[in-house]
Amino acid sequence: MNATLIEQLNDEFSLAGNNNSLHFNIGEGGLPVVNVENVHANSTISLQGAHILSWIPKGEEEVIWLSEEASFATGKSVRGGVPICWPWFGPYNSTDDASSNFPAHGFARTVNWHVLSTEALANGSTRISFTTLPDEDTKAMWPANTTVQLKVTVGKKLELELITHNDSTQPITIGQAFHTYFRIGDIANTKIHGLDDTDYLDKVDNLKRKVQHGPVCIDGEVDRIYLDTTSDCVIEDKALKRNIIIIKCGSHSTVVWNPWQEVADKMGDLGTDGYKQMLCVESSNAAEDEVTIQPGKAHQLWVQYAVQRA
Ligand code: TA6
Repeated sequence: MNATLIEQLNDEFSLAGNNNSLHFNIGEGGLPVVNVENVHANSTISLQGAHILSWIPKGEEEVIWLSEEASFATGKSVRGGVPICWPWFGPYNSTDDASSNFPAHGFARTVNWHVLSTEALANGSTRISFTTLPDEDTKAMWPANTTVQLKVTVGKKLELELITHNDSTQPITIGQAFHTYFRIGDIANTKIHGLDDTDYLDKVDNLKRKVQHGPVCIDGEVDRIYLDTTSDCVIEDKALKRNIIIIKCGSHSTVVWNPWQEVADKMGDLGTDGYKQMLCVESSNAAEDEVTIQPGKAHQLWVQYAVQRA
């Protein structure tokens, strides 16, 4: 069945320029993926979850971490890449029984997304737009009438824009994140700049509110929601001798996560020593920074990632 879908997608949306090509293929676990290659970068995106699995700017090493133990199966989130958390972040916030099995981080990362358009841009980058349509299962979890769209621009920089349109007559409140797993050389030799002097909720200490002093250094389990943070972040990766610059708009929180060894071992899909090579810096709207969208209005969560040689 996927083979027919791939053929249809290629007929309608493939790009076959010499310097800008985009093709649909069957990826691991039989899941459809889109492969992009242009003068600036290569990228692979799974249609399940509109989940970016790889982004390699030309002349660079892979920027996105994907676990060697990641499993690829229908309806299952992939460990690594850029999972999209939507329309809530973390556990579903309710105590009633009916919602007790709603998935953590919402359902956007495990449902199929549809391609709306593909475009070779004049600057050599490639843009793909996706949407996901409600079905009976997702409507049971999220009855609000919303349209959600993701625009991915693959170039020397990687740009992601998640647009939520409130088509209903009531205000809606969403939580969301680009739960990006960045590939780093060595967690012990990595710092995150841009969060100095901000408050965070420490998930590994009963959600206590604390203040960040200086850059974030990681030497144990870290799971934090930095609140009211709109500034750029820089991941300084001494081992790979590069910085990853994160610029964002429409995001008021930044989640920083590394499970460290003990939790990683229990999770079972992070791979041997995987925690040493990954770091999640998530441009988000989480906890008290959730976003309320008025009827007829839309919200844009936008990020841009760039690599700078140190
Ligand atoms: O973003 C950090 C976090 O919410 C952590 O609490 C951790 O559990 C992680 O996401 C992974 O969540 P997942 O549902 O993908 O296992």
